[in-house]
Amino acid sequence: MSILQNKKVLIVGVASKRSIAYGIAASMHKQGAKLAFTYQNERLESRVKKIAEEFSAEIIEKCDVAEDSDIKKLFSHIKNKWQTIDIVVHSVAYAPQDQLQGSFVDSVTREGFQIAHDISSYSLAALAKEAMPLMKNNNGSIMAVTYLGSMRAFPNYNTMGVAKASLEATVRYLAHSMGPHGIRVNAISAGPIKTLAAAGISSFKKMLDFNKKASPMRENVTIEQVGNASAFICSDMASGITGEILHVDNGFNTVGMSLPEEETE
Ligand code: NAD
Ligand code: 0WE
Repeated sequence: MSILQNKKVLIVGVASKRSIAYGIAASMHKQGAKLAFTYQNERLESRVKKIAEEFSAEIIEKCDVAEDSDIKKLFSHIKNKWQTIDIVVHSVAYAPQDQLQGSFVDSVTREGFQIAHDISSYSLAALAKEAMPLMKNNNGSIMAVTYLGSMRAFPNYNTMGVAKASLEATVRYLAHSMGPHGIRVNAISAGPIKTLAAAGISSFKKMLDFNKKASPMRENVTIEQVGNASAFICSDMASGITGEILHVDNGFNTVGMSLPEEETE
């Protein structure tokens, strides 16, 4: 059974084969979806084009979500090629490097805070705004990828955590306003995964080890697991679910305390 047969899907946020967006694309492709991809800039163009070919994608466009003109052009291309669209996947986040280290109160700046919120949160609303006319009354679905740092304080995540809280609120307000047009909006809250966005973050290995030890499943999640949950939440199987934050984190967020294996039982 294919749960996304002939659904037309836009994927924003592939940078490499390790990207969470790649896992989402692979799972949705497997479920019968037709894919469109964007790349942030020329530096990523050839890599994303190669990945798009792997999934026989019909549309590949540049889209820097900081640029309204890029977003407008993107949906105008999609309208020309597909007329309508069923699913939009947002898998984008950015804060300047200096925001992701040290104590929050020391590192936060007006500019860093503003950029993080623009690229990581407002961009979801910006994409939803332009997608809306192509999605109306057709069981459309929009999803974003978030992280538990929105609800709990973690070392170094800092301004990004505040931006993720804003992203999750944006999900709820979009769900509220687009629901009457038959469009659902949700987010998947993924556990830590080693992607490009995680490279260069000094405490990341410690995060992976801690999550593995503390989560009920005693494992870190994979982009395949996040991809499969994404395919579900965007499919008609999830038609009763909107405004929801679905955790795909091996249960990490549900735990108060875990004991090492030798002390359990
Ligand atoms: P990634 O580096 O593979 O993907 C991040 C993407 O954001 C890249 O494709 C990059 O090009 C894109 N991007 C950044 N600025 C952009 C801009 N101005 N315009 C267009 N695109 C832009 O890393 P990832 O881990 O797959 O991140 C994807 C999403 O998953 C992000 O929202 C991230 O916060 C979230 N997330 C990641 C983890 C993790 O541990 N890796 C956990 C939970 C949530
Ligand atoms: O959302 C993220 C990371 C997103 C991200 C990554 C970077 C690295 C390069 C946003 N902006 C930038 N800016 C850069 O210059 N995650 C959920 C992964 C992540 O990042 C962390 C984490 C986790 C988990 C940073 C510090 C602590 C934990």
